[in-house]
Amino acid sequence: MTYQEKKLSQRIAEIKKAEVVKSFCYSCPWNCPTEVYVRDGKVVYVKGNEDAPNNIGTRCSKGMASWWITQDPDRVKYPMLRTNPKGERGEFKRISWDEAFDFIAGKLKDIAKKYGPEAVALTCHHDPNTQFYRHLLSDLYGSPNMYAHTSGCEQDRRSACLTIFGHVFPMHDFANSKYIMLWGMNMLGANQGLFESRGILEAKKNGAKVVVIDPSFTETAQKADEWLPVQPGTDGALALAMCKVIIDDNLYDREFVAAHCEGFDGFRDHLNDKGYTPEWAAEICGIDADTIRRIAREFATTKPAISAIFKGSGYYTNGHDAGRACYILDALTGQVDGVGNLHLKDWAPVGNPVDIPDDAKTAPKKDPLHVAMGYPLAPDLPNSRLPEAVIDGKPYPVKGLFVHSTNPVMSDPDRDRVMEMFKHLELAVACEVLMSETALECDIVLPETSFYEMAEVRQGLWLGAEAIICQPAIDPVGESKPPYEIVQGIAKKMGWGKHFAYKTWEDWAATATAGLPGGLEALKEKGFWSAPPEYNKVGKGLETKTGKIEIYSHAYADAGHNPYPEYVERSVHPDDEYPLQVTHSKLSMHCNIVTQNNPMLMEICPENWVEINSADALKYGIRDDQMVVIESPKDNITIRAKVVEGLVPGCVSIRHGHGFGHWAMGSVAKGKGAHSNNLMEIHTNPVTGANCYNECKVRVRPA
Ligand SMILES: Nc1nc2c(c(=O)[nH]1)N[C@H]1C(S)=C(S)[C@@H](COP(=O)(O)OP(=O)(O)OC[C@H]3O[C@@H](n4cnc5c(=O)[nH]c(N)nc54)[C@H](O)[C@@H]3O)O[C@H]1N2
Ligand SMILES: Nc1nc2c(c(=O)[nH]1)N[C@H]1C(S)=C(S)[C@@H](COP(=O)(O)OP(=O)(O)OC[C@H]3O[C@@H](n4cnc5c(=O)[nH]c(N)nc54)[C@H](O)[C@@H]3O)O[C@H]1N2
Ligand code: SF4
Ligand SMILES: [Mo]
Repeated sequence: MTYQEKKLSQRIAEIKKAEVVKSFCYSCPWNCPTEVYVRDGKVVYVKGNEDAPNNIGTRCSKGMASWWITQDPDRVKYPMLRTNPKGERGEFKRISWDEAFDFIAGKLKDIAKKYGPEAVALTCHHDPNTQFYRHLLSDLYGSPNMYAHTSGCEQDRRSACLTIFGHVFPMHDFANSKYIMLWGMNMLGANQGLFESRGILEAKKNGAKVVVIDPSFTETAQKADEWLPVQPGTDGALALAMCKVIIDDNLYDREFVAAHCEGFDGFRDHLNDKGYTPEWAAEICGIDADTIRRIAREFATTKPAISAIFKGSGYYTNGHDAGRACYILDALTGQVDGVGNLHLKDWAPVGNPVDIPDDAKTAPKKDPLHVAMGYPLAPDLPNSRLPEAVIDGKPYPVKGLFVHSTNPVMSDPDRDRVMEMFKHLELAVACEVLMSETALECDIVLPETSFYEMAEVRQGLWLGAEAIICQPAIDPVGESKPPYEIVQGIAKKMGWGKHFAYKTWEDWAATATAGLPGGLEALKEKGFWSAPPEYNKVGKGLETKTGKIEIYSHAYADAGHNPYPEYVERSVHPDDEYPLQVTHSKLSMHCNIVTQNNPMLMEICPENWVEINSADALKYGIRDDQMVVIESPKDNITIRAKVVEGLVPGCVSIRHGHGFGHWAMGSVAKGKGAHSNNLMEIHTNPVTGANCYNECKVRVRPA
């Protein structure tokens, strides 16, 4: 084979004299398949897997820089046990893994005896390998409280897609679309899967129209054909008025609606009864009635089309119905799961890594917390209510908490309350790569391997069914262990070792991939398995109560909520004392609170900032680049201001990430930027349990 005939990965491997390991990236939740180049036990380069449809060889800046985690001197290297009382800044001593497993097993047994196993909960972010913890703490121990972090993320969207389409995580076939309406979804800033970001640009090249509805002139709005600067928390009004225009003008897809949608007639009456006209909506959302009519008509008459949401319409106490209304636009126009539409993706046949027999399982005796708290429709734990369970024992006591790859002290609203919560836990375990602010509040910190040092098999986030594999490319840093070995160690101490009997990671990975064509060997070789996307599942029985697209939501009706989306004002409004509305958005060069100890990314983007409209800047005496104090009724922060034209007046947009001495022990991140989550009081969406980060009013002045 000549040099030119070789694949790019082979050529790079030769130049770098490196081995190539097929793996995936874990610097954001979209897990692009990757190639990791390893020489002498060190990661020397990473790129996207050129064969994978997700990213066809590319990675984003966060992914390119992510190898730093393998060399970061601030990594937690040993199990650490707290030596001082909770509530004080954590002090820790190094212990052995055997001591760590003994400590945790002992506490788990105590808590089960005193309060029952449901008093232990787990929260995680990207749920890397979290299924091992679930098998241990749920199947065997008997807690129903195995959760992720979705209430801090896209809970409103997830609830909307579950109740309307019976699907937990639809993808977007942007590349094939002709009309793309993005409700606060900043695909070119906070990228969600590189194929989707690329899809927007491909669609534009092919003549599609892109409309961005967002109070901010985001990176995506800057590339769009039209930006609708909506007032915060009012998407529901705008989307409902668009629905009414489409129905009144007979632009809806009669055949599709009759065959596949539940409750169309009732919805039409509901819109009429409530008077959701464009004129009514214009007063609320700040977009004039003619524009609302025009966009609604364009959307309904250009096909294929997508109305897509992520978190922009959420983060408010009315976010659940805003999301539902945005998705009903897809349903009315028959634009669901066809080419160029919102895509109800299939899942790959990936099984559990271990098989716990039924007779070994402990059935939970209590409802899971979200149900007991009164949020039966919440797809995940309403985590802003967790402190209530821990501190006040409501709805029942929680005394043990595993935080796996999540940093609630930094990420949840009302930091004071979250920190208070940790004082009341009898067992708080952090499974971490760095000594995070949350780890500092815990009893014990377990050093985990990074994604360069461990294995995982999981679902890929691409249009078609996809399985992806993470393979250890280098040895663990320090004494860090992968989750499957940590769980194995705790399980042995609990007397459940036989259920985690694997000797190597390949043993459990072979079990998980037994149903996958080609099995584990093919997956290791190629890095992923994927099937072409299958379209048009509508009509074949969706996972809703009726099997149809539920414009009338039976889930909502059964839970005692209005089955049709309505517009109710959000909870917090600016006033004379606090005249500005907070909105949040991500930083394109960082991911949440994950990447701020990476010197390469910090060189490009060393701090977060607040954006303020030029008219407001003039009013409050703020100059561009100046440090300002943002005060809410609860707290204040000092942060750099960027004066911009592209933001709805009356708002400030705080870029999320950085701040609060973060990382507590991370030398690069420490002291950079500002952390805004303590500005907020706790507001929880009444239906979905989502954290409402934008229910917050502030005033601003030069520092
Ligand atoms: N570079 C980068 N990429 C990321 C992340 C990251 O931190 N950085 N994080 C990852 C994660 S965990 C997630 S969940 C996704 C998030 O992906 P997105 O949801 O696309 O990202 P955000 O920046 O949070 O976008 C929220 C947008 O909503 C707008 N907004 C605020 N209020 C309203 C409103 O009332 N109505 C409307 N229509 N818009 C509003 C904000 O101005 C902002 O532009 O990104 C993922 N990818
Ligand atoms: N103000 C405000 N708050 C927000 C948001 C916002 O836009 N504004 N965004 C919200 C959103 S969308 C989300 S998704 C949440 C995210 O909030 P979290 O659930 O807290 O998740 P991350 O910020 O991704 O950080 C998780 C932690 O994982 C650790 N970590 C990284 N890699 C690994 C690993 O391989 N193994 C282990 N064990 N740990 C690892 C990091 O050190 C970090 O401490 O924050 C939410 N909070
Ligand atoms: S988009 Fe996310 S998963 Fe993909 S390379 Fe970037 S950080 Fe990694
Ligand atoms: Mo998120």
